Amino acid sequence: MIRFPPVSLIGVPTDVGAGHRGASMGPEALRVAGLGEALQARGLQVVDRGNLSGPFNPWQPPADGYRHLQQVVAWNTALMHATAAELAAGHLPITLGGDHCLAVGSIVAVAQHCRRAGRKLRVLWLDAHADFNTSQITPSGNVHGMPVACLCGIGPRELTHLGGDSPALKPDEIRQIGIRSVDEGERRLVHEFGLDIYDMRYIDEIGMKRVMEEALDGVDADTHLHVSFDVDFLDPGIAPGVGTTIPGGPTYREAQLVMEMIADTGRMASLDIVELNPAFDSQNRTALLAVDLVESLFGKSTLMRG
Ligand SMILES: [Mn+2]
Repeated sequence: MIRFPPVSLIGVPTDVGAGHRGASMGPEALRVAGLGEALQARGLQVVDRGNLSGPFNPWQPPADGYRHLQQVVAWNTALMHATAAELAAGHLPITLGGDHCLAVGSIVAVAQHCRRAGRKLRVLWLDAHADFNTSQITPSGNVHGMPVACLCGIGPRELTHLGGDSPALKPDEIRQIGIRSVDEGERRLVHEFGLDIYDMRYIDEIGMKRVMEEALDGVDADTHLHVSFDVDFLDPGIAPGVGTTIPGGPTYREAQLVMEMIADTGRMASLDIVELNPAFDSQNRTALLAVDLVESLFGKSTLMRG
């Protein structure tokens, strides 16, 4: 059995980066679905740090290409500091989003932690979208479509330099899985940066097992594995509780296999759960599914394998 350090839950109740309201209710929905108890039942030590606080969502149109940039920066700054504190204490931080703009704050903290400790970093980005937009190519200006670009050094300076230096992440440190919605300009940019994308076409063609073997290739005892789990990664048939449903996502079993293969590495050291939107959910079923999948990330196997 894999040994995990103590886990810290960090609630970040905001939807300032999203195009629909409601992801701000995600942290509470995950708690109600029993996330903390499920991890405790697996023998993990779990501390719930409660919710970070930050500015409310002013629901304004974009200014200079970005919506709510000042609010996005405030929430990400708070999350970056909270994540850094947990990592410094030797804990495994779990971000309870909130929308996906928050991955800038969590991953900047993780990247700095790895650099200081001289460890390798591998980010697994489970998502329907590449989240590699810029203000030039996105008309909406919603920052939850931009975090990977910001982490790779393109975007507003307040976010690309959130942790001081830039870029926080090298394109070869990230693998994106489940992608099935990429804007035209974004596609060009993703190719230019040489991002490793395992889109649904590729998953259909070679199967999830081989995809995960490729995405995890090179992960070793010296690697910090960060999982950024956007709930819209999942097929909307099983996970309706997200703001941007894109059909044709991984099935329940494919998603379980992804989580189990990540668990098998024993290297996951930080996690984001984002974009869960209770306003679009029914009976909290998407939150319950997310908890089920996170249990697998922490080593609960649905198979008869000890
Ligand atoms: Mn996303």
